[in-house]
Amino acid sequence: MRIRTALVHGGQDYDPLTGAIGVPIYQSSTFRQEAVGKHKGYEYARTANPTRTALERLIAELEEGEVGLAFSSGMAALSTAFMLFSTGDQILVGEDVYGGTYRVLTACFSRLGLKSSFVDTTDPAAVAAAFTPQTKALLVESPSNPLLRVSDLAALAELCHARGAMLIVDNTFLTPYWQKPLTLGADLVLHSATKYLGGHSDLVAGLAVAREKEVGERLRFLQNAIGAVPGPQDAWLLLRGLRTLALRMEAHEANARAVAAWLAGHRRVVSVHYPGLPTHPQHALAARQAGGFGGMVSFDVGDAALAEAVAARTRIFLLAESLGGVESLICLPARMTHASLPPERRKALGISDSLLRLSVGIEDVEDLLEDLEQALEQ
Ligand code: P1T
Repeated sequence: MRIRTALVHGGQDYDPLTGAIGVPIYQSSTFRQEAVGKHKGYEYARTANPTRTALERLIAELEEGEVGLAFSSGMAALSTAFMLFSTGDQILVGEDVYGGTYRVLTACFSRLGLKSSFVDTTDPAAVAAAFTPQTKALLVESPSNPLLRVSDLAALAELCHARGAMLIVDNTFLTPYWQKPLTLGADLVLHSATKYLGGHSDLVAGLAVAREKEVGERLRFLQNAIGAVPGPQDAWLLLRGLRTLALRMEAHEANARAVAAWLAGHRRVVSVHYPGLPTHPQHALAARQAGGFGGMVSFDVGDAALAEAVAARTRIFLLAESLGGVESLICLPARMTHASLPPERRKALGISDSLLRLSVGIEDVEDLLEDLEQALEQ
């Protein structure tokens, strides 16, 4: 089944009881057993719930992996995955990742003795040099948040496997519609499903897909042991949102391309970060490894006060954290999504106080351009 069809039909056996086209919301925390240990595959909803199972099957199918698992947030998916490792292990992490990922590793897992070290994953030689005998995994966002840097996933997978480590890819920005990291050699894909997969800014959830059953089963054990699972209502909302992922991703991308090109020609814009621009340093790689460039754009206006003013003036681009919903959002990463990075670290990475990030929605692109124009020129 091709992805556009899988998005519509995947993950479900039409309700055996009634034939209902939609997966029912099984709002039940527990399931009656005929005799001790004799049941229909469901015992207790932390372990499994049929609505969640449909979602888990669907995401596994979309990412072309063996085991799909749902979590209560993207951070819950990431944190549960980090529990695959032990005290003394080290994880290499792309240097510009979501601020929450940086925070949980440096402020929480570090206390338990799981070390993390941040590297420029756009440079495979730098990654190779960062490996130690304790390195068990590399975690990459590609494109990264918020600078949209692109890393060569196949090269990184090879590099990891040669050293006995796992490659974990946070595929939130592109989704399996545009990029399937497991087919490029990654071992585990993680998502903030809060974003494009849900698509309507109405839920918080996370997803994980393992390429191999063994890793998937270890993660399934942790999912149940830790218990950071979504309820059936949110699992259903995600199933509902995923049905239109193809249409939404195409619309996000078409608008993002137009917005990025327009920003690149604006007199007040110093730099634009969008992998779809021919001037992007990894444009060719992005075009080769993914089917599209996505809907996220960031740009620098060179002046912190101007950036703050632009963020306050846009009317269609709503000033808010998060991304991937049908509506356009604008944020100031240094003060919002990436505020948990130390200022000197942000500066070294290029996450300046004058950097703005756009989640380009599916509105009429002329309205989006007019909104940016009035905000930049006022
Ligand atoms: O918010 P949550 O569902 O827990 O997902 C965390 C997360 C993980 N990975 C990436 C790449 C993310 O962007 C996020 C969340 N990001 C935002 C809220 C944001 O505005 O960037």
